[in-house]
Amino acid sequence: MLGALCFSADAVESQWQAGMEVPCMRVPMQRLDGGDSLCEIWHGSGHLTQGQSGAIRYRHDDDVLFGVVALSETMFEAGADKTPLQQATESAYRQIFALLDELHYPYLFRFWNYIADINTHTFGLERYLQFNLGRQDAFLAHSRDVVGNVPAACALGSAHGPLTIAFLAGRVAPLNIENPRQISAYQYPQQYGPRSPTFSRASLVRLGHDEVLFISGTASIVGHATLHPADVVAQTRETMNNIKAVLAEANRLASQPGFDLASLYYKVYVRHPADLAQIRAELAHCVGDAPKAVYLQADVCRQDLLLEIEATAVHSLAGQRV
Ligand code: 3EB
Repeated sequence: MLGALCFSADAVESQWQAGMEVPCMRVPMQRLDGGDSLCEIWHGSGHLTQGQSGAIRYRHDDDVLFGVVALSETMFEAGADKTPLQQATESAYRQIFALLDELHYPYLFRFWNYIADINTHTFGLERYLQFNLGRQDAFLAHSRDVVGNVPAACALGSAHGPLTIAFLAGRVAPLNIENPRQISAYQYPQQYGPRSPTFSRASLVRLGHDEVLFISGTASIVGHATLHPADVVAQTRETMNNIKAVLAEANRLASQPGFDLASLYYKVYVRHPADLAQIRAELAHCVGDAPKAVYLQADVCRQDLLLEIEATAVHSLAGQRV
């Protein structure tokens, strides 16, 4: 095991149990489709090494590094010219980039970002936008691209808990994929905040004999605008149209096409638990009878978005002449 992402309503905020060697992200989010908790496990191969660096816990094999960082905003000054959440975000990302430079895993494949009260305004700015400021400043501080060549990601709101970030990085550059139906998030206009979000719509990574597709959190956005406010079925359909468009791009760029809706593993973040049945039915309608999907309650980064869906697929290239 390289690491795990664990979600449960009663997730303990103290992150690390003594002696636990596998980095495990714990986020307080309620699973909506039965069961108390949900754990996403990432596996490595061959010899695994783990360590801790500042607030980061990580584990890696020769090709891939998984890490987790949780930072409480209370460690940062409220009086500074940057808000505590902005400082915590910048600090977490700077620590991640420094670690990856040091251990020589320079390429980021995927970030998972969880932020308490993501839609609340403090210090005159919505907290998601404070997060975007801190994230982009860290990318710039480490001379990383903030347009074009940026990792896949998701950003969701939890009810409480520290800023929590998990990531996968490696030694082979991923291919970053955009969605022709959407303006790239890193080019969203100013009305969505002083700094654009730094993520791509998907990344495609060659890992040994596998090709892994990470589809970022995807929502009912076309161009840069939210479509179908207050219509959860139409938002679900639009979100799936976006995922279909990203899949078509992935198939165009992959060494072996064949990613399809039925082979994806979906994680569906639902703002209002009462919408679960309608979202589930629409997803089944779009994908075919039995989508591989799990459901969590979360806030989404725009107030008018009712859901966000992320997805992952793994392709075996075994038997291919490469
Ligand atoms: C969107 O398309 C919806 O800030 O890292 C999706 C995935 C979204 C990632 C992020 C935000 C992020 O803008 C929100």
